[in-house]
Amino acid sequence: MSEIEPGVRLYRGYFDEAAQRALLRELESVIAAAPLLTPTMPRSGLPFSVRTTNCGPLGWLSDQARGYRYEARHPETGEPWPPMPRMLLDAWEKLADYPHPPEACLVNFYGPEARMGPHQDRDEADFSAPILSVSLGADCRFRLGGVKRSDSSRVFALSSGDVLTLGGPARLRFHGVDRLLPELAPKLSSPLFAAGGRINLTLRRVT
Ligand code: MD6
Ligand code: FE
Repeated sequence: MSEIEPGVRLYRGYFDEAAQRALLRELESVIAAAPLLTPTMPRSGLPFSVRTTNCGPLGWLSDQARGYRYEARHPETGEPWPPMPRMLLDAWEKLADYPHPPEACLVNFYGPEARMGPHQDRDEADFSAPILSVSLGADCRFRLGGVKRSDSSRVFALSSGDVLTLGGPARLRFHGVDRLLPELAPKLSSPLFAAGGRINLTLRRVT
């Protein structure tokens, strides 16, 4: 582990290739039960370029009418979100330094052209827990800013199997994904990655 800045911990290759494959099989089941959605922006209604679903008790949703929020059910199937894979709960227990389990795992699926603009994760009621993120698939160029949007930022790559936590003084730092680095796509075969792409999982406390 390296604490690259206060509260920003990067665990390179936390999940080895066998674990990445096992996790991908779990996510194939999650997505089969809770199909990917295209969230839209609260005011403009513009679509995000990532598609999303969730597992765990709560899931993050966004649309023009109702904005960012957490809900217990998939909006199209009406079913509760699938349970969080044990491997993710174990990673949280080991790394989060927090006495309660995560309540939500947001699954972000990036096609080759998808990106994620700079944002803070602040739809949660409690900022004392970190957010733990897991990357699978293609590498990406990740941008980490400060707690103000105007603060300077740095970039580094996130690769398949890496875990990143933002906690403590870094919990509300801006961050985003400039673009995927498809030339570095991994050896993970999955129908989900038929056209390349990347999955990012973020485990959160919500309430
Ligand atoms: C991504 N990650 O890696 C986007 N949020 O695709 C996030 O938005 C993120 O990596 C909170 C904490 C860690 C993260
Ligand atoms: Fe985020």
